[in-house]
Amino acid sequence: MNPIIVQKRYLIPGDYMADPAVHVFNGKVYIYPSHDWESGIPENDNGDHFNMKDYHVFSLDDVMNGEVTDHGIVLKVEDIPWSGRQLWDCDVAFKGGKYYMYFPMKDKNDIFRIGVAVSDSPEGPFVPKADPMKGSYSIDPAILDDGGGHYYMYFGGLWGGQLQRYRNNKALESAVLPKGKESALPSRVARLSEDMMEFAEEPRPIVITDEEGKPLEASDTKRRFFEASWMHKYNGKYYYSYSTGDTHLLCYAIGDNPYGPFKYQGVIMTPVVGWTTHLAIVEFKGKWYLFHHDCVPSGNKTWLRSLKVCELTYDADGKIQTIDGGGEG
Ligand code: FUB
Repeated sequence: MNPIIVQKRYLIPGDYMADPAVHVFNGKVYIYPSHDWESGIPENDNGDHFNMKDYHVFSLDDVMNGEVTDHGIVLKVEDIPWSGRQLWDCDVAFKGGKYYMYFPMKDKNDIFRIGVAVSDSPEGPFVPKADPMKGSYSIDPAILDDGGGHYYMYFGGLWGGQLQRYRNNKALESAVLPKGKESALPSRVARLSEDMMEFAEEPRPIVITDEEGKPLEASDTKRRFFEASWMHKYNGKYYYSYSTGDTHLLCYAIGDNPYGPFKYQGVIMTPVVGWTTHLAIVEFKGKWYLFHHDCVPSGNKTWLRSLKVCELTYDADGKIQTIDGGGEG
């Protein structure tokens, strides 16, 4: 299917924001992005140039036209007791009157861990816990509130996201990326504990399969997971979406439960201008939206990304219509 060209909106033209996590709280749309800035660190495969040091929160009432409110800085590196560097893609969940922000950051040994910070308001500020979550690793936490008090965290990212340094939730002596016909490295999912502070179970691999139910292979770089997990539900099905990283696609796969397996379905968005691509999918006032980012405003400086949004549509069978990202494939 040819990608469709749709109207897109830059949400925060005055600053560089990326990696949107988006939720509807108290009847408003809240955006929790990464905050890019020019830190002067040269670009490399470890992603050292993504040297973010704080988070802002934004809200709006009308996605395509409404005014965007900046609630200011809600958490910063120097306030986090275990901090090393690099606040990457976060997410926020609501439970029992509190808002829980989950954020990846490198600790003092330059290892990505996932931390939790708590607020009484979706607008922050968020107060970080003293230590990262036990057994957490890698990047890009995304939370599914599955109802009934069940919350799941999806996480992981290759290359600079360090996922290749782990197998079966244990650190390896040295990183190993699967090759060729080996199964692709999976992202992870874990149910969260009642108090939202820890994993309630050992993280499990997210298996994405082809049409025949075979796990995608490592060499299948246009379909396999790389980073940027997101989960939403549509017509009772679980839509797991992600970026393919070095092939720059936003893809999705569908399953019957939060753990999967998930059958690969197709491309949500073709490449944007920039290296990374990232998404959040949210329903608001009866319409579905795709939040993402690109590097057009910065003149394709890959570490200075700008937040965008457009409408997302499904066909009668629940298939997402592929959107043109505007970059080169
Ligand atoms: O922003 C740093 C990293 O870039 C994110 O964690 C990835 O998902 C990619 O967007």
